[in-house]
Parts: sequence; structure tokens; C-alpha cells
Amino acid sequence: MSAYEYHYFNVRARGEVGRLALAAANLEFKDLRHTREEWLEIKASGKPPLGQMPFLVTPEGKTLAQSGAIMKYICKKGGLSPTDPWDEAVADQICGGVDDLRLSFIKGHFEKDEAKKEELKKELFETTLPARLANYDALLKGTYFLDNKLTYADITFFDFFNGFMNNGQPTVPDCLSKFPRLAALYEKVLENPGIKAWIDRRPKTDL
Ligand SMILES: N[C@@H](CCC(=O)N[C@@H](CS)C(=O)NCC(=O)O)C(=O)O
Repeated sequence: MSAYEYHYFNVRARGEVGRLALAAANLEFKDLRHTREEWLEIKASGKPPLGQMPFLVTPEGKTLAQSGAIMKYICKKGGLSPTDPWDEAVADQICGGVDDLRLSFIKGHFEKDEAKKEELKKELFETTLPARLANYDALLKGTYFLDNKLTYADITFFDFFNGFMNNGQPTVPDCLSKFPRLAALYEKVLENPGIKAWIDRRPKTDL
């Protein structure tokens, strides 16, 4: 069986969660990192379903866009998805909260006005993040968000705190220091053999 193709720019950003999912699911994949020029050609070809990256090409040749949809599909294929509908909704709740945090981070990161940028960062780090982390701490029932099973909720949580809050460094980010159970969850995800090997071998990028 040929490998999955995963298309994105040479950054972690929105694309990394899919790569982490592929690694955790132990699925062989081609990590295709495109320059802007290459991307414009690929986009013009009409191959990416929504004209955006990341997008996935399955071994059967099917294409899928949207980082969250790709990540969930891969996790289902790899047995990293809850099977109970309620558990799946709980996992989606975790991921939706992470989406909100990611959007707040991106808004601050790309803000051109320096004063506004500082204001957005202050709000995220001093207000939003501590409140949300307290919520996540309360939602954590066992080793993982869904007790003792690693799912896409944990991978999504890890991706944000590793890729966005800790610049891809495998150490536990400072913002988790007041939440030892969440820090332990982060470390537990990092111990997954597929994720660990991927983090060791993935290209080092600024974003
Ligand atoms: N909601 C989408 C957002 C996708 C998106 O905004 N992709 C950007 C890169 S992060 C992109 O493809 N930009 C190039 C373009 O639109 O031509 C997802 O999560 O996949």
C-alpha cells in the first residue's frame, strides 16, 4: 500500500496536528512541504478540495482538506478516536476550545500594530489562557481527556501547547507549570512512540 501524502507549507502552524496524528497512528506518510511558488501551481491545478493547505491524499487517491477533518479521519483510521458518541462530543469540545485559543494566538502573532499586539498577547496569556487551562484541568478525568485512552483530543491539546506555546520544543511549556495534571498529559502524549519519533525527526521551523 502506498503512503498518505500530506501537503502543507514548511511550518508547523495549522498543519502540524495532522502530521502528529499520522505519526501517532503509525501510518506511513510523505511529508510534502511546499514553497509558496509550488503551492500556487498546486492550487491552480484544482487538486486541493478547498484551495487551501493542509490537504491529504489517501493511498486510494482521495483528497481531503481542513486540518481538523484530516486529523479526525487519520485518528479514526489509527484507532485514536472515541467510539461512543458522547465521548466523541467531549473530544470535539476539547478541540473546539483549542481552536479558539489558536485563533487568539494567531490574531496576536500577526497583528501589525505593536500596541494592539501587546494588548492581544496580554489578554491571551493573562486572562484567556489561565481560565481555559483551569477548565481543561477540571475536564481531565484520567491520564488522558478520555480516561486511559489516547485520542485526537489529547493530540490536539498537545499540538497547541507544543507547537504554538513552546515553539515546537519538546519540554513542557511554562504556561502549564501551575497545572501539573495537564503537564503530565502533555508528557504522556510526548511518550507516544510515534509522536516521539516524529518530533525527533521533523524539520525544525520557526513557526
Ligand atoms: N480552516 C482551514 C484553514 C486553512 C488555511 O487557512 N490554510 C492556509 C495556510 S494556514 C492556506 O492554505 N493559505 C494559502 C492560500 O489560501 O492560498 C484549516 O484548518 O485547514
